[in-house]
Amino acid sequence: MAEISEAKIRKIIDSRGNPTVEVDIISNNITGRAAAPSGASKGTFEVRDYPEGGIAQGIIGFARVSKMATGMRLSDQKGFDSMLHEADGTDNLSRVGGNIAVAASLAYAKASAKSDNIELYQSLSSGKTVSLPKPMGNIIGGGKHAINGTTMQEFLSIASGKCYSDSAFANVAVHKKTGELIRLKFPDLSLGLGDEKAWVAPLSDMEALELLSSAIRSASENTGVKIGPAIDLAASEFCEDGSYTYKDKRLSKEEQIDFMADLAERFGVMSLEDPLDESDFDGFAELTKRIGKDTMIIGDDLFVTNKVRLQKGISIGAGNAILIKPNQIGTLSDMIETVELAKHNNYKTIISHRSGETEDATIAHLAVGLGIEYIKTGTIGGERTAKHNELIRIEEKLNKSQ
Ligand code: 2PG
Ligand code: MG
Repeated sequence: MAEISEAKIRKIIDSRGNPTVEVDIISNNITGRAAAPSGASKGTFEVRDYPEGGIAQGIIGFARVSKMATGMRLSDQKGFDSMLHEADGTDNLSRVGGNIAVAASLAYAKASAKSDNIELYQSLSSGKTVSLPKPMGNIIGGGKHAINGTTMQEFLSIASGKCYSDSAFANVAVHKKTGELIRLKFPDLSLGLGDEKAWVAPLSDMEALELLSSAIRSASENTGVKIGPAIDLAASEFCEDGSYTYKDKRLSKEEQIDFMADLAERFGVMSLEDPLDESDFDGFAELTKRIGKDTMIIGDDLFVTNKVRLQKGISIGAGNAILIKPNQIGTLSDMIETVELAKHNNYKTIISHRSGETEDATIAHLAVGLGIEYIKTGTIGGERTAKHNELIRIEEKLNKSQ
C-alpha cells in the first residue's frame, strides 16, 4: 500500500483575485491536488475557513498537518480525515482552517484514486452504476455576488437534457438569450457579469424572473431541451429582525412565505434555495409543507452541509433538498455522511461551487461518484466550465464503457 511521502500547501489566486490554498498529497511519483473555493454569502454555521491570522497563519500551521500526514497510507479516507480533526482539535476546524482541511482531504482522495489507477468518481462509487447530475446554471445575479444587482442572489436555469452535455449547453443558450434580452431592455447601459458570471443589470427581482422565463422559453424551443427556472435567494443577507427588505418592499416572515409560494406557482420555479433566514427551521418547514410536493426547498446556509443541522431539518420537515459544499464542513468523510443522511431521508442533493472558485474540478467527480442529483456550478467562465467540461469527459468515458 502506497504511503504519503509529502504534503505541500501553496497560496494560489481564485476567480475573484483573492488568495486561496491548494494542497498536494504526494506518494512517490503520484500527486493528488485540490484547491479550496471561497464563499461571499457564507452561512454563519459553516466551519471556519482560516484560523486567526488568516490564510498566512493557516499556511504556517499546515506544517503540523503535513508532519502527521507523512507516512500515512493512501486509500483510508476516514483515517486521513480523522487525522485532520485530531490536528485541529476544535469543533469548527478553526485551528487548521476548513479551507485548508478540505483541500487536504480532497487532495488525499485524488491521490488515493490515482494510486489505485482509477478516476476519483470510480473510487467513490465503489463499483455501483453511476449517473450524471443535472446542471443548475446561474443566469442573472445580485446579492453579495454583484454591485447593484438583484436583491435575490441567483436566478438560475435547470436543464434536463438527454445527456449532460445537452443540458450544460442548454443552460448556456439561456445565458446567451438573457444577455440579448438585457441588451434590448437597456440599450444605453454598460452591463456586466458578477462573481459567478451571471448577468448583472439594474433589474428588480420580478423583472429578472420574467426575463429569465422568456429566455428559458426561447432556449427551450431552440434546443429542444426541457428547462425550468430556479432561485437562490440567500435570504439571510437581506433578512433583519425577521423581516425581508427588497428594493421596493419589506415583508414579514409570513408575507415572505406567501411570496415564495406565489412565485413558485406562477413561474413554475423548480427550486427555491435559502428562501428564509438561515436560523428559521420552522419557516422552512411551513413553506415545505405548502409547496414542497412540487418545488425543491433547498437548505444551503440553513444546513451548511452539516449532518446535525440536516437531522434537525429532517425531524421537522424543514426543506426537502440540501446544497452540498465540501468546504462548509471541511472534510470529504463528513460531507459523505451528510449526503448519505440526505439520500436516506429522500432529500434531493445538489453539489455546489462557491462564488470564489478555481479551475479545480473535483466536485464534478463527487457528483458522479456519490450519485448527487444536481450540480450548481455557474454557466460560463473558466472556473465554472472546468467542472462542466470535466463532466462532459466523464460522460464520454461512461458511454464508451457501456
Ligand atoms: C451560494 C453560493 C454559491 P457563496 O449561496 O449558494 O452560489 O454562494 O459561495 O458566495 O456562498
Ligand atoms: Mg446558496
